[in-house]
Amino acid sequence: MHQLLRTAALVTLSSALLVGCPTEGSNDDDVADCTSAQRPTLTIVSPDTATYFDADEMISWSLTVTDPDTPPEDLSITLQDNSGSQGTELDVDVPVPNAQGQTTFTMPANLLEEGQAVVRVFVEDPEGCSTNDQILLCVDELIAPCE
Ligand SMILES: [Ca+2]
Repeated sequence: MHQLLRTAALVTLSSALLVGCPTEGSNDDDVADCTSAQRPTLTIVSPDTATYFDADEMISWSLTVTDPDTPPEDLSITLQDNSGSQGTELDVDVPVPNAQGQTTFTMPANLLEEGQAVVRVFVEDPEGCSTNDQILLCVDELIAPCE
């Protein structure tokens, strides 16, 4: 009976992962045993997905990051270029969010490969509760859906 319950839980988890396609504004939780009272939240305010940048431009980021039970300075906020098969961490320092959870920073567009780039933002607290979201940007090449 115990084994059956465990299998059911695994099947539920697997299907949850399968349907977990990234959608704008969604908060995918990577750690199953974190509740919404523990997990950080993330909104990518800017740039908008499908924004085009010249390689010599700076990309202005604005994020809203909150956590119900973790001070903002204890959160780890990182950016990854997920365009390739393996994510590459981007060399970007994200300032500690203010009391409203807002943090802004800039990044040279040429940190990304030319063409389409999928940039994923990760937020993790010291307990390992995390969330992430991603957007698609175009650098130096105007490829749909960028305009
Ligand atoms: Ca937390």
